[in-house]
Amino acid sequence: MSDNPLAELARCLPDLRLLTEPGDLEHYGRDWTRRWTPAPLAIALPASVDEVLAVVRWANRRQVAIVPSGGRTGLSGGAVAARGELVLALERMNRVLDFDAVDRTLTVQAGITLQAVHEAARGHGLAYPVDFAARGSCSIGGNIATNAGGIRVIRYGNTREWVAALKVVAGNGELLELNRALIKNSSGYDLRQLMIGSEGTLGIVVEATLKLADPPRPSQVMLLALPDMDALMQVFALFRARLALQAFEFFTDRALQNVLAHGAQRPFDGDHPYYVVTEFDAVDEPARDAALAAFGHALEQGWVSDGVIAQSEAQAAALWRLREGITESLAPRRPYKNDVSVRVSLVPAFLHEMQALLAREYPHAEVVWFGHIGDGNLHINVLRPDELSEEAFIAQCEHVTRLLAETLQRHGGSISAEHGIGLVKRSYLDSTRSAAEIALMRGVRRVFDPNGILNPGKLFVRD
Ligand code: 2HG
Ligand code: ZN
Repeated sequence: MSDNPLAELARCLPDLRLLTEPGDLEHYGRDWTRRWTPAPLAIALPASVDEVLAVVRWANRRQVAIVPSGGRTGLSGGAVAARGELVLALERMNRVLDFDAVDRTLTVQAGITLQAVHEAARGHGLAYPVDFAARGSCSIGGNIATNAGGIRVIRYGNTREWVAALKVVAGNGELLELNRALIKNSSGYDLRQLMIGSEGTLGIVVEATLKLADPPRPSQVMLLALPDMDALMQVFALFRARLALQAFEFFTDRALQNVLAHGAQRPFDGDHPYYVVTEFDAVDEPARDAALAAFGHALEQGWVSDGVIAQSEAQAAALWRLREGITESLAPRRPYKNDVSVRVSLVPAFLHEMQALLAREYPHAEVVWFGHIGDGNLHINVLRPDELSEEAFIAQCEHVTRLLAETLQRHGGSISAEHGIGLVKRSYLDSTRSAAEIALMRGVRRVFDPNGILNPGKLFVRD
């Protein structure tokens, strides 16, 4: 056995593309968190399942940690390689492998972008309905690793609902074919579902068979301005009862100001505390009238103060940009992020406590919040005040996150709604999962990955 594990890998797999240039190590070693200094051993870019298998078997032999890597758009540090790991980037495995019109499934390699999946589904007259702003860069493997949610969960659910089968290289070097796209399969543990949301700690997804839906029905996009969160929840109840919602997303005035400063167009005169972008089926005149009537009712009740309905696709896109552009507009300031959820029925009670907590604990920081209110999912982005060092700022945010985690625990909520735990939230996992659950999760990890080579340090505080 050679002393140098990387040299051995290159020798065993002469066709495997390996990168070791400093620029590549930096590029592939980080995700959108930008908190850790990338320091991977090297980057492997396999082109086949066989190569992935061989790399995982080599890593087991040589005790080298692997960080599976998709589009690295994650916000929890799940794809960060800062401790000499081998980054296994699946971007070359980005093809559509099969479409089955009878099963209504699309089989893809894990490195394909979400947008390419959308386009392929559309090309067959169908739709892959999971959607969010990072669609052009994120990969389906990464979506599966975090059970990604996004802007259409209210109608279609999370990634979990749309995965019919998975091909996975487990941490122990076995190739697993999970569920084989069966609709009915009552034959024991559903390892496919266990894999979804496991953040690369059990296996590396190499292929996925995705369920496809009917194309979305013709819709309208409306932007609403609202005076307060209580009114917003009233409007949500009203719209959900009267319209067929495809999305119901909210953001604060601070969020809007940041997106406008980033080049978006102001939707109407005047400032309002809160905004909602909602999209709903509008197949015919009666459906469009129902939407206008619901808006009129909300106006009469004083729940909304202003609103616009997009009159063209370009206008709809401009309204969506106000919501979808938030993350990008804040990114240069490297915000500290929370991504929390409670049951929808508990949103009002949780919100009151959360607002009081944030106002008390962050008297000087700019706090931007927004999110998928119809799913009970709120995103909180805290911006560092100039006078605070990065270190002091993170320490303050971690303290507040602990308080937030306690509040969430009282409301039965989760410290990670859709971004995963990764490195960022591993200290708070115990606020959402019991000690017994965490012990079982760690046990499951040991079964799939006995040598602990897959994404060590992610999800759990101790490996
Ligand atoms: C979104 O909903 C994403 O736009 C990102 O989940 C949220 O940047 C964030 O905090
Ligand atoms: Zn989100």
